[in-house]
Amino acid sequence: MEHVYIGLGSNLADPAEQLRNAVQALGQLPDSVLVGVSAFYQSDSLLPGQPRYTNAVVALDSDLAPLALLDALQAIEIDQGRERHERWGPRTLDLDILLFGDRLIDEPRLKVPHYHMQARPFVLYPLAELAPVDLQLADGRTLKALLADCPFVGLERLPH
Ligand code: PH2
Ligand code: MG
Ligand code: MG
Repeated sequence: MEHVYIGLGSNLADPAEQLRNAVQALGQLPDSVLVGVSAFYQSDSLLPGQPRYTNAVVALDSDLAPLALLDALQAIEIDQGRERHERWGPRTLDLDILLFGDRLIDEPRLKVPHYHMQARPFVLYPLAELAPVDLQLADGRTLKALLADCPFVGLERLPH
């Protein structure tokens, strides 16, 4: 089993409800056990002019291969009405594999650790609720060090 962290995001069609439905679906993935769900956090979109996002992180223990997990996550996104028009466009649901154990994956469809996660507060703060602070990311930096460089600015932690 690998310990996997998945980032969840939504900024359309009742984002908190999208995330709750996604957590339910993630709990039903084959060969996998859902072991943690962070609080939900709201923040402005990185791209101006889009609705605010709600984000969270889920921890999963899984026997699925990385690309099989990616297929399953994309099926959940589509099931919840995801339409891909433009890169970084608004979306009902975005499920990103952040970390897959300590594996480095560099495939056309999947890069892990997830691009840019190391500087995004809406990824790092929910991740820190579930992961040990001495967790090391690919470049050897710890989660604790990344948090120190990533102020808790513009994030609103929502009650469960
Ligand atoms: N995702 C994006 C672009 N901007 N902003 C926030 N706050 N949260 C996101 O998940 C997000 C974003 C595209 O991946
Ligand atoms: Mg994303
Ligand atoms: Mg994505």
